[in-house]
Amino acid sequence: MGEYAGNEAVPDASGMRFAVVVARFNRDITEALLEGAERVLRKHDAEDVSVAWVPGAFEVPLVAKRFATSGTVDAVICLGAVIRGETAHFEYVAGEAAAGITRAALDTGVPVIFGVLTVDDRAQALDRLGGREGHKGEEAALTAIEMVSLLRALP
Ligand code: INI
Repeated sequence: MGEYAGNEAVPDASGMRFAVVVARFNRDITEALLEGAERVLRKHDAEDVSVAWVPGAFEVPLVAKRFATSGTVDAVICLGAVIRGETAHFEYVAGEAAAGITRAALDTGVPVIFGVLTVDDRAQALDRLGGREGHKGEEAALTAIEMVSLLRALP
């Protein structure tokens, strides 16, 4: 028996190492996601942050899995932006990115965080970069910190 929690109330990333995998596609948006994630990781004293750029969201899972199996990071944060209005194969790119990111986490036991925006248009993306819907890059980093903390506490 027991009750387990991460450090949501007081995030502390000291002693934690992170990789951020970020897609170049829709770079203006993904750069803003990355800035938010790095800001939060720095603010909460992350020990180390590696960043890898990939062409698009579809390529994110493979690189995320490489980091997750490397033994050098405690969590991987995946960032991308898939915009429905701009791609006929939205479902494939967004769906495979989500499925691959899930698989990377479950196959490795390392938290792999889904910070890929899947939106109808650019306005919705901007809402998620510090507008009405918060900042998804910052949220992804906070989720990563909480998951590392929780997994350290779990039996
Ligand atoms: N990749 C994205 O990250 N976002 C998109 O909106 C997108 N669109 O519109 O197609 C996109 N496509 C590229 C894809 O991720 C791969 O890089 C490409 O298919 C090569 O595997």
